[in-house]
Amino acid sequence: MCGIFAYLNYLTPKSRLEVLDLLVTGLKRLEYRGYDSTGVAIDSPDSKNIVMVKRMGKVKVLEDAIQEHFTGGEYSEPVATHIGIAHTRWATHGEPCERNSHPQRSDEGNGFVVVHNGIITNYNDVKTFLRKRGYEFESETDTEVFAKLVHHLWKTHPTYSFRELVEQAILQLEGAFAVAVKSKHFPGECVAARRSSPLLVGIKTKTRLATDHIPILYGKDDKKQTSDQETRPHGQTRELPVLPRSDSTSEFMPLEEKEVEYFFASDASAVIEHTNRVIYLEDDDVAAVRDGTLSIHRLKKSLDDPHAREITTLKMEIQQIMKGNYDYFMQKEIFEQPDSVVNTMRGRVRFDGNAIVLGGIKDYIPEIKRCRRLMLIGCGTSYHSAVATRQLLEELTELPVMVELASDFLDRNTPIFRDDVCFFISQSGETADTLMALRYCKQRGALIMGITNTVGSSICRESHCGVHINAGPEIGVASTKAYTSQFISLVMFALVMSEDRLSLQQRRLEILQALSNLADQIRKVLKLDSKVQELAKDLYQHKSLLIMGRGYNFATCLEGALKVKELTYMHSEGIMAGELKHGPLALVDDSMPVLMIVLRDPVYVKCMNALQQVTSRKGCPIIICEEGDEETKAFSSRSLEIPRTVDCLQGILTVIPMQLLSYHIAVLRGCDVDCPRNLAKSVTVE
Ligand code: G6Q
Ligand code: GLU
Repeated sequence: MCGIFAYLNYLTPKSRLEVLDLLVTGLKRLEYRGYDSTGVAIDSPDSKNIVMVKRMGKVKVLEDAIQEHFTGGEYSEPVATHIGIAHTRWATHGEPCERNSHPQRSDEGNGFVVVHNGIITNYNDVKTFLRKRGYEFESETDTEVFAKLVHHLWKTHPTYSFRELVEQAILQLEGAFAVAVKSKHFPGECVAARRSSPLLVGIKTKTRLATDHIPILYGKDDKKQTSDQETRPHGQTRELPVLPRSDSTSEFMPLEEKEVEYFFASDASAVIEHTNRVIYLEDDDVAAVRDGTLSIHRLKKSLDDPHAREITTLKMEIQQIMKGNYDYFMQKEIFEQPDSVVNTMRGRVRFDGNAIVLGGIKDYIPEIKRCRRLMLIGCGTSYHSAVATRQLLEELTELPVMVELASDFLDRNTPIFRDDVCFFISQSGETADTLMALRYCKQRGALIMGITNTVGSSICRESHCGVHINAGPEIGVASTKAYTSQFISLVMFALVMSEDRLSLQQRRLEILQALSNLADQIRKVLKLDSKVQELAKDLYQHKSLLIMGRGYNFATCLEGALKVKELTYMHSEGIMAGELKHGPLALVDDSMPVLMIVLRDPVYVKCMNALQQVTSRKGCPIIICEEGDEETKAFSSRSLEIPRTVDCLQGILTVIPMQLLSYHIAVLRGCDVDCPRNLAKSVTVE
């Protein structure tokens, strides 16, 4: 949710216009995360002040404003060292407007400016504290207290370094956040920190770095303070309960590079075009750059802290996150599915030997086999992938399988036992509800398995074991290829669990065979695109769409309805066909749009009953049926035929027409396909 991007060039001259260009491009890469307003801060031409531009709406609006604002020739002159910060905001405190956009500032003189992702939960207490000391607030954000608190500490602790000021401020704050801070009192320096919200540092140097690790430091800086600090007024007493700082335990071993550029970003998509060398910050890490040197400090010392943070080399390519020839990322991602499902299986499924190896959980299989039950936990689309595979998991593991929405699971304080295996399914790996549920289960001793698409994400790191779904970056807010890859990952898990069950071998073979044909069958389904577009023309002016099915296809109904709702703002409901006569049938008449999934599987006869119940109420459903099933098709003038596959994988083929349908309706209704209103890609608040 929301995006932070900061850029620091040290002895690598760049004009302010170039810096602004980099900042805006960084924000564009983070757009997919969802946001409502934007802002940047850079140095003024004389480097004595900080200039900010903030706007409501899209990054493009900010870009236009920047072009209008920074017209003077002095903005084209190169500066050797500079730090710029930028932000896309997804409002949690205070309406989306320019005043509430970030950067938020400490004072009228822009002494300290902050970009922040997340929520400061005790902001009211801090606000009261600061108000009593004469601070006046100009926004409704929680973030502003952070900027002002740093300022207050700066006034009261004149000897503190920039990093220490930020650290001390963070120690007073509660909640989940990532921040990047810039200050006119500490030119050329940047301090960034995270607690629960994601943040990474990209490093770009001319030559390869001599080290792959940045040591973790504790305690005071042993470097001299800047002259600016020394001239500041002294003498005020400490007013906040500042926590004691631990002694330094590690040698100060800076990254010795003369010319260097640093990027601070919420995720790797914003830095990959500049560098593939990144450090994922952990909770309570504070990263500070001073005199071109990056150091990483811990807010709190813990016994299991490693001695250093590793510099990771990203494998991602910039093309992977660009739209290519498609109009929208979502469209591209739908059409990528023949490849993404293969990538999920690559190196794991051996079709010749019928063997499946999931490297990330291999060592835990004996423990998993001894467990009492499986719990599948996620939100939105990720939750639907659990609904879609539950039946197969029950069949192949012969274990009870509970499927849970993370938020509801937490609300209920669900009992968890040491012999439970809990799956946390999340494309982003950062969803706050899912992460909270993970921590809840971990505390109670369950085995934690992460199913995520984002390497290095919080869920990845906090799981005992897991499956990386390898679907590639998903940019469209509406999840598509991640769903089918999550689905396949869970199917692969079921296959691994049943490897030594003789009675299940025939079933396993049937599924493996179907998996090997899946990519071609998805290609075939994607050819229905123009037909689906025609159906969208019939539907897009309606107010509602009911989607009905049961058994293995019920999850498609839920997922299809979610896609329609979020992308088109139309009402849509996924209805379990068995429940029709218990209420929803009352909605059916000759004008209510209905879509029904009726495939030749064990619940075919029941689905046909539902179909008849609908048509005898003058309903005219669109039918998704199997290729060549003339008998079923005869019930409607509008149908989509999909290839036949094994029952438990049908859901992958039936969901694709639903993805296409919601996409085309959204385009016809003029909706913002990749960034639906009010939604964000990565939901890092509860
Ligand atoms: C659906 C959305 C959304 C998403 C959840 C969970 O189109 O993308 O429902 O699936 O917000 O997100 P994660 O899978 O990242 O946890
Ligand atoms: N809580 C902050 C605000 O409302 C930051 C929100 C965000 O993550 O963008 O401004």
